[in-house]
Amino acid sequence: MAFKLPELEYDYDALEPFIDTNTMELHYIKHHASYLKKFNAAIEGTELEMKNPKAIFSEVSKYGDEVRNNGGGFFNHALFWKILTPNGSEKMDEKLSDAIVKYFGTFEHLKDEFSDAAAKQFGSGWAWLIKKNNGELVVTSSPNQDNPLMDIAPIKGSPILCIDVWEHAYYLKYQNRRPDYVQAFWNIVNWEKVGELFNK
Ligand code: MN3
Repeated sequence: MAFKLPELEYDYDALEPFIDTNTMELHYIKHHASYLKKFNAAIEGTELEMKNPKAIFSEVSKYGDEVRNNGGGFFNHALFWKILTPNGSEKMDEKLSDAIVKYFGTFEHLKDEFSDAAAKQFGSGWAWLIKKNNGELVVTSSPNQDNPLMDIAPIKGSPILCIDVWEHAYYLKYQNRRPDYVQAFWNIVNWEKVGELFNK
């Protein structure tokens, strides 16, 4: 049972001008599809074919780098597409809004902390907003295609918001200006979706 590329819920040009059409198309068709293909190849004929990605990540240190890197690449991008939407969605779930105030003081503080984590992640990687098992919201980041569901992650939890800070995610439009890309990202966040993930 091979994993499949999730359908995009918007067109390649729908996130303009914040994420350009070329980047979106390459990112989905080339990068995401490539992680998926390699992930499927890595698990083919093994017991991992019968497991969901979260179960695999919870013991990912038992498997090789092919599973860790490509499984992460497959899952992380699928989540990233989901939490983006044209023009953003400002409908903030009340429970999520309360939790943001509880753990960050204000929404602006959350944005600052997350943007800072995204800017400072050295080299390729991701920044995350995660919900820990005790309900606490925490900002974290990870190198490469690691994610906070993996047993090797120093800070673990369920991701509810993420940003890809690999150069392939922004270089065509922003070149080396990663902070500008991160700033633009806030215009296209699907807060409705983030709220759903928070309440799961
Ligand atoms: Mn990417």
